[in-house]
Amino acid sequence: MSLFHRSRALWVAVLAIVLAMVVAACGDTKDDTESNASSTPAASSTDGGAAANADGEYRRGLKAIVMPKQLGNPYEELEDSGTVEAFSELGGEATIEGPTDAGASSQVPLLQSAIQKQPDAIILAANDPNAVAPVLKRAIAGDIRVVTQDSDAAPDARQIFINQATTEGIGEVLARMSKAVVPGGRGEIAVLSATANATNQNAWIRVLQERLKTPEYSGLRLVKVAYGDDDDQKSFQEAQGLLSAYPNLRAIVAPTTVGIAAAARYLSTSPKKGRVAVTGLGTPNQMRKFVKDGTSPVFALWNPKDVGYLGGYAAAALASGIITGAEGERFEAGRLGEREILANGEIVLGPPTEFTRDNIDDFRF
Ligand code: RAM
Repeated sequence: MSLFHRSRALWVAVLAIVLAMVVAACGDTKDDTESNASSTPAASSTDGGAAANADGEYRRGLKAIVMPKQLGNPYEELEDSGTVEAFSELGGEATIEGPTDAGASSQVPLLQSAIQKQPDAIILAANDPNAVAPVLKRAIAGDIRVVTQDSDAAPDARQIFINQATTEGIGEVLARMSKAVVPGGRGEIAVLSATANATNQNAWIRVLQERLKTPEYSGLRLVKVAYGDDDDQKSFQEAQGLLSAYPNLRAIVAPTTVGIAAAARYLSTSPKKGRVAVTGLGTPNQMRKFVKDGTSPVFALWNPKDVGYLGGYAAAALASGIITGAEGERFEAGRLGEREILANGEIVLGPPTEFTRDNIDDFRF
């Protein structure tokens, strides 16, 4: 190498070091402005592949919008209260904004106006994986962190998804409970779901259907998947419709807290009580009396508040640059301890709990 080339290489090296020092100094300055919620959010996996700062601090003053599938659903209210709790613990604020129905595109206009407010993060339970995707992608492009919880959006339209338990695990529990409530594990069952577009219910039903094809569940026959749209009245009527359309039905399996409560309410005063059982996913507070009166011998759920709390911490960790959403990254999620991002930007809360007459009084939510 000539003298000229050697000294040029030296200059390039010196320049690179100086540049690295300047970048590092800028990073420090940004950390010091932690109470300024409108400062540029930390880098994420979607905006240039900047590295996570695992030892970084949560920024104070973060602002988030948390959007349920619909307002007025007790499950979603619990979940969102967890997100609000997480943000206030971190010295920030999460505001709840949501539609009044769980229709596929009901969240789109609300998300459009949420973007105008330039929050640090949007945390959403998606009513439809694709309807919300374009607007969520615009949010991400505008430096807003996007986390889904409870019900996912298309994976390329969010950075992290908080799954309440594994999809396989929930489908498996639904299959197991269906078999347990049908005498001898043999007979007709029907699903009473939420909306036809719901990402979470559709994924769980798919697993349930797969399980029903295995020898272990060969005694069960799924005769119908009905949709109550997570509307109490519609779910009540659908339950009634299932009972009259299928006289040999032995169980209604409702993978939605709205559907299971409505089906149990209908069956509890019906002459078919005792012959047809209700199972699925419900909140202990709504299902307590139906477990005790035998309408629903067993059902399952996780702690919805913890789902929202974890979603809040994940969104805040993204907005603080502690994580970028990449597999293997870890962060401290307050009272839930250290959590890890799995493949596909997913974080799993934990296994569901099954509730029966024996343990229902230990749970108050
Ligand atoms: C309903 C909603 C929610 C689901 C629960 C189990 O409240 O559809 O998305 O997770 O049921």
